[in-house]
Amino acid sequence: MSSATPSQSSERCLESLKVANLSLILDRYMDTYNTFPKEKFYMNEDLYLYQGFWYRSGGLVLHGFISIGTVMAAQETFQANPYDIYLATLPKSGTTWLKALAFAIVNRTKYKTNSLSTHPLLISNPHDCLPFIEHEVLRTRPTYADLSDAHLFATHIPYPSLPKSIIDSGCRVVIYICRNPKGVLISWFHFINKLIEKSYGSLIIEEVFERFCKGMTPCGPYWDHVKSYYKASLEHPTRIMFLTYENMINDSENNVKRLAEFLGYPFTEEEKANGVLQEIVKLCSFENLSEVNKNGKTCGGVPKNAFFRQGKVGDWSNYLTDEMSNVIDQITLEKFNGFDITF
Ligand code: PAP
Repeated sequence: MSSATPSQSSERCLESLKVANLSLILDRYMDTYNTFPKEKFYMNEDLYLYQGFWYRSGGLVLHGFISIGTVMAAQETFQANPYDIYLATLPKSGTTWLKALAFAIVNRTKYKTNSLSTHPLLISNPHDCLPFIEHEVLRTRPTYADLSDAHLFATHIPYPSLPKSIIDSGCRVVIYICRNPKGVLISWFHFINKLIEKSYGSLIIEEVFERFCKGMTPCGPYWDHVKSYYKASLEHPTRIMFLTYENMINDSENNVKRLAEFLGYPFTEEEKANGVLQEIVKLCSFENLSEVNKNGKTCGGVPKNAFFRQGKVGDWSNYLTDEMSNVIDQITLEKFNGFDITF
């Protein structure tokens, strides 16, 4: 009899599906995206400009990421349902945290939050509990059937490029979390340096900063991505919720309460009296999740601990000079002019 836990078995299964499907996805769209404008990225990869946003070419290096091929495939094949819930983010804005929170809120009767051994978030990385439509869903959707019975999905795709069926289905809810651009930049800087192959050396902050300011990060420009969901949240205030990472950090309980209400899973009076909200905040806290995810890799092949660095606001001041900070402030002022987006 196999001694693998259900989580280990499903990880092995997902791993083989991923490798099998990845090249198929890339091959199918290559001829088309090869005609798009492109710029050099890192590690001999290119960034392609598609519908106003930049995407990696999706080579096998850094393979756990969204790529131009997987975005095009999601656009063509993803079928939304009206009862789906989508979590949308620009990478490094709080995706992992939001996935954990939404998963814990929606599934709280199925998995008791205070059970120390059986809750999926105490065994698996949040990315393995809630799939990206442009990543795991494309490759492994059947495997997720049991986990996503609450129809929770994540995406890094900007609003105008979402698969048409999501917009047309009038999906129940989209939750967007955005983060101060300097926080995103520094988080991205550390993430890519952690994942970059040793033979490529490490990237210096000046280089990453320059590309970020030009908008050339996966799914960037940062400012256009944020604005796309902000505008959509103004147009559809009952369906699209716009959160900020900084607000979530400053007042986690209140924001988790709001999040549960918006998702359609409000805490009952009894749950409030029993401290269920606080249990979920604690379960999904940086301290708890970083401890659970110390070792191993996600199904996408990324070291689990790469998603947990500091989980704080303001760390950018340790890396950006005043001059760099001013440049980002200036771009943000211009790009967010007329939008009430504050951090
Ligand atoms: P992804 O888009 O690649 O999934 P994402 O989760 O959006 O990354 O961003 C990672 C950031 O969220 C990290 O920020 P840092 O580099 O500034 O530290 C990570 O530490 C932070 N993070 C992850 N989980 C949590 C959490 N539970 N609470 C607060 N911050 C978190």
